[in-house]
Amino acid sequence: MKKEISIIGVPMDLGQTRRGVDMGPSAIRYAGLSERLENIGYTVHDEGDIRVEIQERAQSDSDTNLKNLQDVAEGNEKLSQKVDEVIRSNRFPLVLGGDHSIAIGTLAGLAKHSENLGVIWYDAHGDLNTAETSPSGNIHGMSLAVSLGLGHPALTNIGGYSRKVKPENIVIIGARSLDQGEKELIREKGIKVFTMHEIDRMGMTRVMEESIAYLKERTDLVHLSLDLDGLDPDDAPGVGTPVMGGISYRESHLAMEMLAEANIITSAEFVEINPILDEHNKTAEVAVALMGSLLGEKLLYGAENHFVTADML
Ligand code: HAR
Ligand code: MN
Ligand code: MN
Ligand code: MN
Repeated sequence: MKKEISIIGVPMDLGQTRRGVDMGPSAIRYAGLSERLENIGYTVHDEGDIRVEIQERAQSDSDTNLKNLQDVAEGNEKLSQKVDEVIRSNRFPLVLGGDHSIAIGTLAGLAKHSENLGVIWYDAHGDLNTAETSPSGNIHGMSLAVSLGLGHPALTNIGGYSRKVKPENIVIIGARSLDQGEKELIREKGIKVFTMHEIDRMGMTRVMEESIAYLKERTDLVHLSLDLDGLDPDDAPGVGTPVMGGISYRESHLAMEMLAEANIITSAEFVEINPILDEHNKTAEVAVALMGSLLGEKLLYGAENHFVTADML
């Protein structure tokens, strides 16, 4: 794991329609992210926030059903450049959302550096819609399809090139709300998916062992795109599109710890945290705790001690 981390905030709420997810980056910072990472030995560079248009000024085109297309595209273009820069400076990019449309920009920045970019999509949803299949026109439900090169050219061409990730290099974990068109795309492209059913049947340990082995064998970089709605709404209530029956807080820690042990993750983003819908700042706190595990807290302090910080030792 790289020793230097760049935090990139993306106050994007234009990929969906609920207010508040633009406050995600500050909620996460407020939950103590930098200190937590410094305590486990990283040098943390907070790059600030990418400039994104505000809801009040954003405009939708009449010739597409994609909401706020131009402004979502612009924000993601800037994000892709920043992520590219961070990789060039040999730092680990940690991107804070914002809604999940920002994965378009993150993956566009990363894929320039990888022939076989691996992606773990930890989410209740597939985000595999296109304009034709989307029930909502919300771009946050399309970002994985866009990264496969499917969708509006204003989105698929971000970064100056199309397909960022190959279908066989993706693992979806936690899915339990897939639209018909998304199911068909998963089948057609052969995308590997561990739905809640597989997590229940196999247990998170085996799901992660198989995911890690699968990605290790075929990818060079591996990006974790973690949508907090992948977790159960009891554990992560501050999200715009909660779906019952999700991954628990404990299972999520286990998943992060196994990724840390396997040492395969080369970038990450945590998205869809909406402090307006939250119970105090719980969801951002959960996100920061998971980032700690992902980045090796357990390896440093031992299995039972996620909540021990250096100043307590
Ligand atoms: N599938 C639905 C749509 O396309 C809902 C998308 C859900 N929202 C997310 N994405 N948070 O993971 O509109
Ligand atoms: Mn999502
Ligand atoms: Mn989701
Ligand atoms: Mn906590």
